Amino acid sequence: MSDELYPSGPWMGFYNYRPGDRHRMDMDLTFANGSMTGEGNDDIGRFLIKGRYDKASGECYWTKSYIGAHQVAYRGFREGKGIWGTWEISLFGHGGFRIWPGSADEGQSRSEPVEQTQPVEPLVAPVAASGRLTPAARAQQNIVPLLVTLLIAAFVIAAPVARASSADWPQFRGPNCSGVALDARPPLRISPTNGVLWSVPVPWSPSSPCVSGGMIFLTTITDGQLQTRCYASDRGRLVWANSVGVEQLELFHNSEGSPAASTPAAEGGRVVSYFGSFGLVCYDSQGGELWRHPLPIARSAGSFGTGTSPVIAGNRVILSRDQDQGSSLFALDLATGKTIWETPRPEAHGSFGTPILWRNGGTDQVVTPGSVRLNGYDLKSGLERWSVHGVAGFACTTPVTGEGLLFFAAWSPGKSDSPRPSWESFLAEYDKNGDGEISLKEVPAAGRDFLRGLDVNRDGKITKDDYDQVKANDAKAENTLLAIQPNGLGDISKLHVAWKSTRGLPYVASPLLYKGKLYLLRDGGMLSCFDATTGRAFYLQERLEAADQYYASPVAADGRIYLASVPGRLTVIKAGGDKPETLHRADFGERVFATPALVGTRLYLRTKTKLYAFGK
Ligand SMILES: [Ca+2]
Ligand SMILES: [Ca+2]
Repeated sequence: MSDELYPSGPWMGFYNYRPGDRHRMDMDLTFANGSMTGEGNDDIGRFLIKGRYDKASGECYWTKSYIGAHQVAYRGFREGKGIWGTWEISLFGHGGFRIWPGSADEGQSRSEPVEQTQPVEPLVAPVAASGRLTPAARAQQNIVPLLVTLLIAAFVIAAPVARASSADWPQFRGPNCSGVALDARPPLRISPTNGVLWSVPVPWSPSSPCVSGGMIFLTTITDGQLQTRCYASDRGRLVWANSVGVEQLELFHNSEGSPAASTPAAEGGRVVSYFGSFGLVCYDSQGGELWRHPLPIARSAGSFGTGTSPVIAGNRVILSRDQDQGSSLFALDLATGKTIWETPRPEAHGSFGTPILWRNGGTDQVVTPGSVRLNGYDLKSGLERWSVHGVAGFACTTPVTGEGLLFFAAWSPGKSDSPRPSWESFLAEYDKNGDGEISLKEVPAAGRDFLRGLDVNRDGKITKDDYDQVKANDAKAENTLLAIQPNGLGDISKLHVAWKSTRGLPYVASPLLYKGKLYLLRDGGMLSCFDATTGRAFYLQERLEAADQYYASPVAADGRIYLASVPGRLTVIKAGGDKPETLHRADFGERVFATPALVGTRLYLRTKTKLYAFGK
């Protein structure tokens, strides 16, 4: 039986991997009871289709298997005349697509993609591949019904530990990493040519600007030097730039990572920068070095490169330094750089998120994501107070707090919506010399940075042991959004979860809590909004016109939310409502990884080549 929205029979369309290009696909598809199957042809060759569709949500996902060659994962939404979405060849690349039934009007169908396609910037050109493990952002979650449990936190009123001055954006994502500037009134209609107070060229790195005492601080790498820079906020003058030298840089992903990916933290005339290859260094506002705290070179998960940023809590600097081995959380004295406490995290094998502070049941706590766990530690002593198990295999996001709860949302690959191939088929793909192992030399150069993430013991080759370890970690993980109640001790996975959801989960962009509502930004430009207290969804996976990847986290002020995508498209929406209402859009025409900073009447945005100041 054929369905109006999912008619079985001929379908056509195209995929692209660079904005504007199109590669035609012709398919014969069968839709029945939630499964889709079929076959087709495109410019690469003949393929088989196998997947699922969900009539209620419109979500579809399928695998396109080129016969005798690689597979491509497709995720899409049924909308208008067809299905649009993104494709991904695991570890190697991704792009956009649109398909429609052959029965749709030919003339309209042919013209439709031109206006409606939202191509996603590729990481690299697609190459035949299989296997997964990449913290680089990518799309798509599973089709699981929204699960909401209502439990109202009793007896407890929790408040954020610290609120920085509204004139500052002191660290990654501003006050307590929240992304919220309560009193700021940044401009709305900004673009590369509108509202620019000043802009200056800045050497590329993905770290975000922070703002303290009228100075803007950021990190970068230039000529191999790991640099902290200070700009005056009035006109963007470079006040100072200080470097630390290292003998060797940490391993990092060349297109998505950087040895200068951590955002500095600044407060009271001090700025602290962290580099995974070096450790921490603290300068005064004139650039005088106050102390340094060297650390062994970081061994980041998947050799992706460091992602975490330091934060300042009163007179302490907190750093969550998760690595593939030897992870720890520690507090340094902000005045001297000396260690106050260091707590090993033996169960953490690599996360990229930054810790936050949570005033929980009368104590100040540090909450940090890890692998398959989220932990809370006493800020004074560093002792672990509680843990939540069964979250994402590793986290790129940072939690947020408010409304008496703590919210954590993370997604990582390897679950049902993003399964890894079997070891046998993975081996068949890459093991050119047939010795039962995959040497990184057997992998095309473009894919080495991604595939290296599977070499768990870092011996330069991927064996079944490596692969089994990755899969074992996947098996323990659950991709979820959790609202956690305070006052828990020990394992609070069951008793202190106020509500949870599996929809709309972000990969890199952290959740945003603003005016009682929790926002999630999933790759593909899908925005969801929940009532923070009850978990009720105001909207789920509403598509922005910028249907892109998002590394920058959402930020909010003055009733608006600013969303900046990897290809550099900015969307400003009105907070609240039953749908995201777009107030403004702009295209910066170059990559944006950094989270914008909102201070007073200003918005600072770092793009691939520039630092912009917008506003008065
Ligand atoms: Ca081999
Ligand atoms: Ca290995």
